[in-house]
Amino acid sequence: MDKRVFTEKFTGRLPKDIKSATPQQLHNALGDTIMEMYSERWNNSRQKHLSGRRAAYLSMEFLVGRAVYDNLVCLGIYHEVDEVFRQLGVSLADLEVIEDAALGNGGLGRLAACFLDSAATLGLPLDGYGIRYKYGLFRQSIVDGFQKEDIDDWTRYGDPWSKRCDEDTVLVEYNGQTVKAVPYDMPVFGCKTDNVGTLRLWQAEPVKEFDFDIFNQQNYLEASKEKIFAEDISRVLYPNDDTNEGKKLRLKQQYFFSCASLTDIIRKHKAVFGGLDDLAEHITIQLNDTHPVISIPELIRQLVDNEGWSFDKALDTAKKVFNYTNHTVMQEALEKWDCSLVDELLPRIYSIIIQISETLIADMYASGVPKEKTDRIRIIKDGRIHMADMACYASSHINGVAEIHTQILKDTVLADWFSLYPERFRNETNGITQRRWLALCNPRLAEQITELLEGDGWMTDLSRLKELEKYADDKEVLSRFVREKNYNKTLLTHYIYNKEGIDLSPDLIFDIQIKRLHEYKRQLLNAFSILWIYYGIKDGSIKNFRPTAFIFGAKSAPGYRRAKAIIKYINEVGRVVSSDPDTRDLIKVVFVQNYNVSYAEKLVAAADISEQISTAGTEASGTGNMKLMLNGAVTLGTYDGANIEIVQEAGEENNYIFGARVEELKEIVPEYDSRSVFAGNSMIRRVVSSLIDGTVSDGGSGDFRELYTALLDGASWHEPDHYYLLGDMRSYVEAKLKAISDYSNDRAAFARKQWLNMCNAGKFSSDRTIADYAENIWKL
Ligand code: 26Q
Repeated sequence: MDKRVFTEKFTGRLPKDIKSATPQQLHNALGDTIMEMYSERWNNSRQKHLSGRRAAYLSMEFLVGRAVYDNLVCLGIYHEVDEVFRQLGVSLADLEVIEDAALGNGGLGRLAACFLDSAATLGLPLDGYGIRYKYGLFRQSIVDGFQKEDIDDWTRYGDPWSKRCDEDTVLVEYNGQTVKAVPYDMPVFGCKTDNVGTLRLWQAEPVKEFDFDIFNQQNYLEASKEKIFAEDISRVLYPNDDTNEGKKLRLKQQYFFSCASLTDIIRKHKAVFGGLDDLAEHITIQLNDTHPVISIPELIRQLVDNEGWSFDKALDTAKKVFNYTNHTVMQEALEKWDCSLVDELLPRIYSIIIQISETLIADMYASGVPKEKTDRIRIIKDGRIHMADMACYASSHINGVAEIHTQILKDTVLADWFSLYPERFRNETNGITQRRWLALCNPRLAEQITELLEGDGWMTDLSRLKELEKYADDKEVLSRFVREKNYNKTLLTHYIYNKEGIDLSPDLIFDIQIKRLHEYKRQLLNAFSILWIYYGIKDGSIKNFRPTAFIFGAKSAPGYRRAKAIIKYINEVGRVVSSDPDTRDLIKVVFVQNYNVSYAEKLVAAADISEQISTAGTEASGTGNMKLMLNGAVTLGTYDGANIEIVQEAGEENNYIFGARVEELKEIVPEYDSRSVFAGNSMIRRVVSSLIDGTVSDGGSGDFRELYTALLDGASWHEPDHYYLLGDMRSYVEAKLKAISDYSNDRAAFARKQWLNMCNAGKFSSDRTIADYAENIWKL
């Protein structure tokens, strides 16, 4: 980068008195400057992507977070820009107040963002397509221990990292409504390459802004109706990431970006290659879960209705173009749409889905598949459209996101499909980008690694970390590693003090659980274990307890009552231990507010212990586990998702694994009786009883009693303790206390474990994941 040119352009966009500029002014000026300086690079990449075979990643969510620092890191200009800022008497740190683009719920959305980063870095022609929500994931505050939601108006002060492209506007038609889809493009800068990817996010706008005829009749609301109804489509991100609510607006969102993206893809293909006959040779589309699966009938619709293709030929092309990634084994999360809803909103799409469904059935009969099996995999069953079945039928490749997850798909969730088309199935273990999740979030550790490796090659080849294993017994290296960890912990304590008003010391062990709030992720088990430790300290059964901070970050879906009750419970446990003088210096419980990507960056850099405690067989992969590992935390976790691969890489002896495994649960569950575990262990009884014995208060809502009943008697839709909290509780507390006493008894030996985790995180770079998709699925 030419620093002089940069400074000139940057200052030209600022007020004369630069020191008086607000962070937002600095941010906009910086964003505009970079966008201008790199626009040619971006244009060249766009052209290049279109000239050959390319891949499109379709996702309802891209959880990109804050762009500014990441872009500077990926462009390799962070230090130069930092210097310019300082010379001008301002600071890059001022931009900490710039809000995240929280256009996703959690893992699935963040994965999409990591994938774009990796593809750009690998020089691959991959572009993302999604929705430009006006409001991202809600902002969370904790009031009196309860979660409160507020809108996330992330573009309030502008959005310098997006470029509106009116010329590529698409019209999207629903039954009785037509809206404009206007693309906003975000650049995705690769690291150490000129390649720049594009994230194209569609915004819904009315075809007609305002109706003067209606206005003149003094019907003011009516005059703006079309605008409001159009803008509703991209107004807000649905905050659920578990249950499949069959809401009409959600379906409209899915069709909105599917239709717009496919129109864009087809238009560009025609512009470059003339016709469409070789479409499948030039484009491959990855469907991020079933959310964009309506793209399948939509592609067929466009080919049949606009291009005059036969249905069979169009379906055949669709089968070549699409690939489907599954991210969940939870039955309740599998998407199904009522036929009547789809027929009402999208009658032509519905008729095509029927045709796909009928073709599938005919195919099955032709190849002698038994009727019972055909009935199980039908796309239309009991009046609903099963999106996962449509995805499996019309995709070339189907993948899970960790070894165990893919195995579970083959064995259970998609077993019928696996038996029909085994060659379609692949595992693609998830990954994370080391640019954001090490270079950006942990510059001190990054610097140490760069020094030891005599270069920053790890930034584009994370397997290089393995070379650092040889320092595992090097006192100097490890003591610096511990120093940097302590530095990160200190930074986090300041941040938490400012944000949450809680005073922590970096001398505490930092035990961290950060992820969406879900019953299956078992934050409640973590809270129980804290209460167990509290009672243990009080009654003397736990001695010499090393002071520990138990830190939680999690958002609950606003309508998920149990998850919200668990947030309140965690905060109540915090209140109990902090109001007792015997324990207040030994146990700190912090539930951070508004956990998001930027908060995660600070937390992962400071963690000692990474809590990954989902019931075996429930977490598809997890990616937070990888972020914490890469930053030198040991995993306290179950044999679930990518945890299994993490300990395969880093050694079981360097982590703390507990609890029933999937195979064991298969045996246990049919006979499991949570009441008998409850009866058989006085500490479990005491801890669980806190829900009803007055130890903690749910503010009179009855929600804690409901949690208690769900654990011991079950709810109408679930057997008792469905996620096996009581069953795993003893081994969990044992493992946790072991981790804490290991840290306390021999900090150096514990640091060695932490170091070895970092050294063995190479596999979990999303660069590895994306290289594999590119080679084996996309054939780029
Ligand atoms: C579906 C229908 C209606 C409304 C919302 C949804 C919906 C939205 C988001 C369903 C699921 C999600 C998100 C799921 C998700 O984040 N899954 C996680 O994906 C990660 C990346 O593969 C894995 O690491 C996690 O294990 C998995 O939980």
